[in-house]
Parts: sequence; C-alpha cells; structure tokens
Amino acid sequence: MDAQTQSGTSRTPERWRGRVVRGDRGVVRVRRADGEDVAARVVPGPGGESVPCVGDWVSVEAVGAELRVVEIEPRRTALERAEPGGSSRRQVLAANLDAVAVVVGLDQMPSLAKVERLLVVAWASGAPATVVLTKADLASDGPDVAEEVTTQLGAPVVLCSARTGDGLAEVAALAGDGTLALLGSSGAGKSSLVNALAGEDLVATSEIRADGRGRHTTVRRELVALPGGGWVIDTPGLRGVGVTDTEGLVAAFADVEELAASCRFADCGHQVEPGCAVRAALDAGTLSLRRFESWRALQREAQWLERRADARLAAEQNRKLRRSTRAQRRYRRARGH
Ligand SMILES: Nc1nc2c(ncn2[C@@H]2O[C@H](COP(=O)(O)OP(=O)(O)O)[C@@H](O)[C@H]2O)c(=O)[nH]1
Ligand SMILES: [Mg+2]
Ligand SMILES: [Zn+2]
Repeated sequence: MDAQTQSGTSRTPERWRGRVVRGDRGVVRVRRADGEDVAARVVPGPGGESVPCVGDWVSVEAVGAELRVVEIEPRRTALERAEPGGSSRRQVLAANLDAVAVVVGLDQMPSLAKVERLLVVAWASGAPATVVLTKADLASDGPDVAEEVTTQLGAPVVLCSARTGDGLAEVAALAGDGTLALLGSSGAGKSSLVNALAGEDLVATSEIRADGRGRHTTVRRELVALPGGGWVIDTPGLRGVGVTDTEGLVAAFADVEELAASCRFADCGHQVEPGCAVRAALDAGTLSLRRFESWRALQREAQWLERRADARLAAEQNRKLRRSTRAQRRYRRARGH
C-alpha cells in the first residue's frame, strides 16, 4: 500500500486527483501529483459507461484496502474511432489532448487516402491535427513527400526521424505544455517517437517483419511525460480506424467543404446540379478527383454511422419509455386506478 492511503487517520476517505497513464480492463494506472504511478480499480456503471481511458483526469479514493476511481472529469477533447465491424459504437483512444499527430513512416509509400482517414479521426477529437512523417533517415524524398501531403491534403507536416533525432524538437513543440496524441497504423514508428521524445525507452516498440509490416506489440495505450513539459500519448496499433461522425470531415476537408457550401443548392449532390461549385473546381482542376472521391467515401461512411447511432439512441429511448410506461401502469393498478 502506498503512503497516501496510509496517511489518512480520520474515517473520511482520502481523495486525490490524478491522470490515467495506462488503461486496462478493470484497472488503470494513475499518475499522482508526486509523479508516482499507482493502480486503481474501475467499477463501471451498469451500461459499461464511465470507463476511464488514457489521458483522463480522475479522482481516486481508498475504499477498504484498494484504490478506486470514483470520478472521471469531463473530457475537453477525445480521440475516438468507430469500433470495427460496422458498429456505431465509439472507442475512446485518448482523452484531453491539445494536438494530434498522424504518424506516417517514410519506409513505405504513404497512402494519401489512409492519411486522410486518420486526419478526419484526428480532427474529430476537437484538437488540431498535424501529419508527422517519421523515419526520414530511410527516405531521400522526405521533403517531396512532405510537400505533396501539404498540397494534396492541406495539412501541416513535420518531417522527423526517431533514429537521428531530426525534427524531434518540432514534434515536441506540437505538445507544448499540453498533450500530444500519436495516431497511426502499426509499425508507423509511434512508439519509437515516444521513446525518442522522452529520452528513454518507456514504451515497447516492434521490430519490422520480413514483409516490412509492423507487429502489434503496443497492446496498452500509454501516456508519457516529456522532459521539456507536456505529455505524449502512444495509441495502440489499430487494424482499422473508422470515422465516427461528419464533424472531423469539416476540418480535415476544409477545402472541399468550403466549395460544397458555395454550391447553389444546399442539398447539392455534386453530380449534374446547376451552380455546383465542387464540379466547377473539378473541371478547373483546382480540386483533384482523388480528393473529391475520398471526401465522398468518408462522408458516406460517417453519415451511415451517424444514422446507425441515431437509430440505436432511438431504440434505447423507446426501451426506456416502454419500461417507464409499464412501471406507471403497475403503479396505477396498485393504487386501484
Ligand atoms: N530507421 C528508422 N527506423 C525506425 C524509426 N522509427 C521507428 N523505426 C522502426 O520501425 C519499426 C516500428 O516502430 P514502432 O515505433 O514500434 O512503431 P509503432 O507500431 O507505430 O509503435 C521498428 O522496427 C523501429 O525500429 C526511425 O525514425 N528510423
Ligand atoms: Mg507501438
Ligand atoms: Zn455541388
């Protein structure tokens, strides 16, 4: 048992505030103000709600011999993905971020569509997104790729290498005094970046397989304090990242959204409608067909999920209504009405 729980002499349980540095099912590790990490148990509500995730600020209390998370503070921002398999449920990957880095390894030709998808998810968190092109030591065309990503996706780009240390100060600057979350596919180089930024090996990295693809070794999300202040969060290697809603699209595709907003008809399908600003830009070559189609595909995915989520909500509300109507009827019957 740690000093904090033993020091309480009165019967009032001692309560302290800390930040979740690692989330596991049922137990989280919480950083105390003194920099110590302690394990605290999570007792979720009946619907599984209120499960803390990495980056959450929580209140911890000693209950008997164990420490328990008794409160999760409302999240300022949250990085979420739609759970795989077409579910409309969201999985929170990290909370209370000030910036999100979409990490892409330059050892492979980055797919613009994949980066776009990650940018949508990143922007939907409520924090600004930057593309971090890492493993620059493995590519001679790093600056060209950076240029292409900026012009094609309209996103800010940082070029760096965990191996040589190039550009790491720029990555750390994204965190500032706040929290930077790293998002990217497995093997992109996220964990190596975290270790390089921290100046020590705090999280496990994976060795590249013969086929050049990374292995899934980061099973737990982790939050690491940076020497210059600020925090960085490593998210696990995800096989798929589903967009959750249309909000992230508005930021990640600001160029296309702006065009769409100036179409003559508010419900323009950007096909054959007169006064379509999107088609005009496609014809003029100021908007690429690739980007337009990427936008449309992600929009369809997000809209479909939004409808699914609405349907689920409506079903839940219906169930609740039926339950309360039944309860009311029982009550009236019992009172002889
Ligand atoms: N040459 C080089 N290799 C890197 C760099 N960053 C990561 N790697 C390698 O890429 C592989 C995957 O890195 P890792 O950090 O585990 O990726 P993660 O799955 O995104 O966390 C490992 O073999 C690393 O050694 C880098 O900047 N330069
Ligand atoms: Mg990793
Ligand atoms: Zn249009």
